[in-house]
Amino acid sequence: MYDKEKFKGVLPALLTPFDKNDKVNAKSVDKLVKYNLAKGVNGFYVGGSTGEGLLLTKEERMDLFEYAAAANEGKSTLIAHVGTICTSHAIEMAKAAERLGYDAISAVAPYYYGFTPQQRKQYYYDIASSVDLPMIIYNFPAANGFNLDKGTAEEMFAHNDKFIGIKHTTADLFALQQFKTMKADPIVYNGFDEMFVGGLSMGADGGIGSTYNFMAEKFIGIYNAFRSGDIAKACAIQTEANEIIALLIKYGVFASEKYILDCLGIEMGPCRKPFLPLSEEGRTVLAEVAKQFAKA
Ligand code: MN9
Repeated sequence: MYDKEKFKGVLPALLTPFDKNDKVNAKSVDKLVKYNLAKGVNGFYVGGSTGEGLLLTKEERMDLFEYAAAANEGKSTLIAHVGTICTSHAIEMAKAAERLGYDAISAVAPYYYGFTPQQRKQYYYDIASSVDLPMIIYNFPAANGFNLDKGTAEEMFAHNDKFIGIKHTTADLFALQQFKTMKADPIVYNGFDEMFVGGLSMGADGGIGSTYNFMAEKFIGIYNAFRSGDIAKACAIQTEANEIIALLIKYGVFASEKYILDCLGIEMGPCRKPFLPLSEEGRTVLAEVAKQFAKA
């Protein structure tokens, strides 16, 4: 029913730039989207963990959806992350994404209260049935304590053919491979950039990642090398990327990525509190890293 091909490949988990007044910076969203389109990314995942989606009000997240869609001009696949703890808020954001022409919605499982499996499933069914867009489940157990397994995924995909994919943000590549054996044949995304080759080897159809925001060329390189059977090349590029990712993890992933983009000419601002600003040491080290990437 849905064209799954357009969901494959390399999709940055779009960072959200803030201006000096802590407002979403529409101009920088435009620049960041265009910078990545020029590199040849297949789409964007908007308002997720990387985009500090859970630190935005729902109005801000819907504004962000609008800015990203305007910048994209229909050129690539757009996935709106509408997940939050409250079902009705998620539905409101899903409807906004549909109005704005998004290709799919995605959601983390509801968190904090330790919802029962039945409550979690109902949350997904309620969101999915509120719009005509397909749904990509965001499986991120470290963030919400819910680890999607193949049996549950099968049940959810059988319930409703709007479920088309899983964004798999765990190091468990066996689980990723098991999803690919489901009858529904979901699109499965690799979620940890530092294991992209691993994810592709176990069947991932592509990746959604935060580090793609400034080094998409590396992940497009890995993807193309892997698809053409040049595994040695894919691994070599992964090693280069991981040298940088180790630094991002050391200094704080999102703040580091934003600072590198600042150095490349896109004003990203800091992350929202309670994230803390990048350290002086981090700035010095990451300004050096930025020199290997094209200016925006
Ligand atoms: O969206 C990102 N996941 C999270 C994907 O931040 C939770 C990844 O791109 C990581 O930031 C990255 C660094 O660990 O792999």
